[in-house]
This record gives sequence, C-alpha cells and structure tokens, in this order.
Amino acid sequence: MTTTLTLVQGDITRQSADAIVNAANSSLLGGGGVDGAIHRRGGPEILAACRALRASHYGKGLATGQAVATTAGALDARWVIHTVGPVWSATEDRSALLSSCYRESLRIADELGARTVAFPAISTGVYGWPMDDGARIALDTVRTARTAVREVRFVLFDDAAHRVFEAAMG
Ligand code: AR6
Repeated sequence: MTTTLTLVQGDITRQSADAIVNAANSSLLGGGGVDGAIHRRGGPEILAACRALRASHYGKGLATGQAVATTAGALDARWVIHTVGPVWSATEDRSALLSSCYRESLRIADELGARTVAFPAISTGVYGWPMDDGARIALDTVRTARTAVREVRFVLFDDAAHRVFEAAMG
C-alpha cells in the first residue's frame, strides 16, 4: 500500500481529513497552539471526550510518545488523534519519542480505518523542537511506517515551516 505525503500551509483546524492529529499535552485537557485551536473550533464535545478518557483508562494522563483518539466534534474530520510530543532538550536525545508520536498516531489511524490523516509539526511550537530536525523526524518516520493510511498531510502553520518541510522532503 502506498502512502502519499503532502505538504500544505495553513491552519490544521480548516482541513478536511478522516483524522486530524492534535499536538496535545499529557493532561489531554487543552492548551495553546494547535491544541487550543482544535478545542476552540472543534467545540466542547472534544473536551468532554478527553475528560471521559481521563476518568477511565488515562487517569494519569497520556504518556509522551503515545496517541489516543476522540471524536472530532465540529471539525471536518471523523476523529482527532491526540498525541503528546516531547519537550525539546539540548542535552538529551528525545527524538525516539517524537518519532513515536507519528508512528503511534498512524497505528491508531489504522485501528480506526482512517485513510487520510493531517499532522501538525509536533513539538515545534511551545515544546521548542527545532523545525528542521522536527521535519526530518516527521518525514523519516512516516516514510518508513507500515500503515494503510493513503494520505499523510503535513499542515504547516507558516511559510517558514512549509519551506523547511519542503527542503526536508528532498
Ligand atoms: N494549525 C497548524 N499548525 C499550527 C497551528 C494551527 N492552527 N497552531 C500552531 N501551529 P504547538 P507543541 C504550529 O505549540 O510544540 C500546547 O499548549 C506551530 O507553529 O501547537 O507540540 C499543548 O497543550 C508549531 O510549528 O505544539 C501542549 O502543552 C506546531 O504547530 C504544547 O502546546 C506545534 O506547535 C505542545 O507543544
């Protein structure tokens, strides 16, 4: 099965896809950046689903590098897949955790039967990961993943991020 990789510039909450990936935090209860935008535009159903996850299987929250799905509420998608990226560290190599976010999100997408998945550049905002390294890890991981997802779309917020992903795409 071939997976097509596409790059677009824009706001991920405006995308139409089977699943939209959220760069969440382990609380699953919202935040800034992509997370804030998804909850704002997706509406209260997503937060209600996240609270239900916290009340059931995720009492301690979602671990870094893991992923879990909820409804997409009012977004033009069937699911939001929440994943928790690592905070960038200059002294510790956490790239396996960042790679895990993409791999686990695709694994959840496969479980759901999602065929189109939109990703933000996980960890490259509030969590401080350098964009070029974040792009390399994202693209390498998706290219080598075994998945039935047909289209992986990276949605880059600004022109600079879009250009970095284009360059990393080769
Ligand atoms: N659409 C697409 N990309 C976006 C959007 C958007 N609407 N908004 C921001 N970006 P971030 P992180 C870009 O901070 O680094 C939250 O508070 C942004 O420019 O959303 O993984 C969570 O609750 C950057 O390139 O996620 C966590 O606490 C990329 O998306 C923490 O931030 C990721 O930036 C997670 O930090």
